[in-house]
Amino acid sequence: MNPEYHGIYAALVTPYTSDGKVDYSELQKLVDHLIKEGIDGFYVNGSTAEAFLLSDEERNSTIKAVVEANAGRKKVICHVGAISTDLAISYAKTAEKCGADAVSAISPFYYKFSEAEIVQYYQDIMASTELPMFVYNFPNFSGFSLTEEVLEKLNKNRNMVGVKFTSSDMFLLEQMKTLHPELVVWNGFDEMLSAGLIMGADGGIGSTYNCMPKLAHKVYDSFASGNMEETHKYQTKMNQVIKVICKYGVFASVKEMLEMDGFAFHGVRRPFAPMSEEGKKELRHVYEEIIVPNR
Ligand code: MN9
Repeated sequence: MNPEYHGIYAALVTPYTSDGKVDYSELQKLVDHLIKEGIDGFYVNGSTAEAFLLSDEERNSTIKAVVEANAGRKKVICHVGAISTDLAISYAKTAEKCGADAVSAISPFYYKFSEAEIVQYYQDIMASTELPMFVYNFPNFSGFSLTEEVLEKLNKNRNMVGVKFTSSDMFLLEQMKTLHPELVVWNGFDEMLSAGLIMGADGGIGSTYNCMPKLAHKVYDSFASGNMEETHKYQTKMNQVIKVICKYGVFASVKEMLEMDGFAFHGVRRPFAPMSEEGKKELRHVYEEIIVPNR
């Protein structure tokens, strides 16, 4: 386990006002709430934040709002990935200026960029700031799967510190950690947190930790203390919730669960669909049956 980066980090959701603007004060309340619930750090402007549905200005203001609310208490990793290198660099510069701890970036997407172009994109972002970089590997969404060869190349850069690994290829996760034990590897699929930890991950970054930080920490802590039975027991409980979350849309569902805790988030941005009445009912059920008793 890495001494600096480990544990359970929430990939923060983006709250909106009733007229669809980003609600920075609800976001700051969420940061505070999660710290009270024992979260170890934050991942800002990731997939979970609907980052690609936010304007440049909103992404920059979100970074500022989170760093400010966190006030140095926990680690803040800012996702700066974009289809354009220049845009990614501009977010990285905002992160550095605001006082974030690290950056992370998905590979450039849509056009099928070559491996050499993708490597150059990361090198350019890393050259633009002093902040450490966590490469975001999410082949399902980006269309590019990080390989041992690409990682080897990027790891020559002194700013390279780790990988956010959102893939179910646990063999690759293990190989990355075994070949580069100095790198931090974050497990990205919350439903496989225990598997990722067993294969060498230092912790997890995920959407569902917004609404069940305590339960996720129970998985992490049971694993850390060597109790595999408990690790599995808590993972299974988490997965009962995640199953429903995935059924009704991850981001809308996570926000719906936080509304049950008293937040006002006003749904997700189009083209994501709003939560259905049926979804609300099923989410309420797992909230009461699993989340509340495991606090
Ligand atoms: O990277 C997250 N992925 C997305 C992490 O946001 C797309 C995960 O936390 C998943 O949302 C979660 C549900 O599949 O594991």
